[in-house]
Amino acid sequence: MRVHIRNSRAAALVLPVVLTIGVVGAYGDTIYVCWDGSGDYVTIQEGIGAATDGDEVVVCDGVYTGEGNIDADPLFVAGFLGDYYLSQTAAGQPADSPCVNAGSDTAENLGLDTRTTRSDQVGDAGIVDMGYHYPIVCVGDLDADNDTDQADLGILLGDWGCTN
Ligand SMILES: [Ca+2]
Ligand SMILES: [Ca+2]
Repeated sequence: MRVHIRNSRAAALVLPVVLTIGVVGAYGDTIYVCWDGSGDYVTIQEGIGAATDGDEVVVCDGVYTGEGNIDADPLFVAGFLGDYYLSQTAAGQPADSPCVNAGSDTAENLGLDTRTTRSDQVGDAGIVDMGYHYPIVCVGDLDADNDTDQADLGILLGDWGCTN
């Protein structure tokens, strides 16, 4: 399932985007999560749980507490495909994000073990991490056919010694 989550301030373009976790085609419904009850749900977890593929979850400004919410800096770090990977010591960052292993089921049960929140491209394992799960990128896949093999090595060797 791919769900686009954004902060409501981003929609109003009043302030810079502060919580854009992922971007997908917006063909689904828009689900509003507002801590004060003015939206469809009061917890982010409920909003994500109600979303289906292509839905957009808009998170209203505010402080979210209670089960299913974390009120802490997610410690985003940049990676191959964006700026919203989670800081993780296993990936070489100095600290673990509070979103690591903070989900409500296993990554495998949710089908997210083939995607990643880590900047080093290791798939999510164990309890699912909160946040956007990027596709795993094979950086050596020079012909972009989704595997790294002899064809990619041939491309590399054919370009060996090239300088700009
Ligand atoms: Ca995990
Ligand atoms: Ca390849």
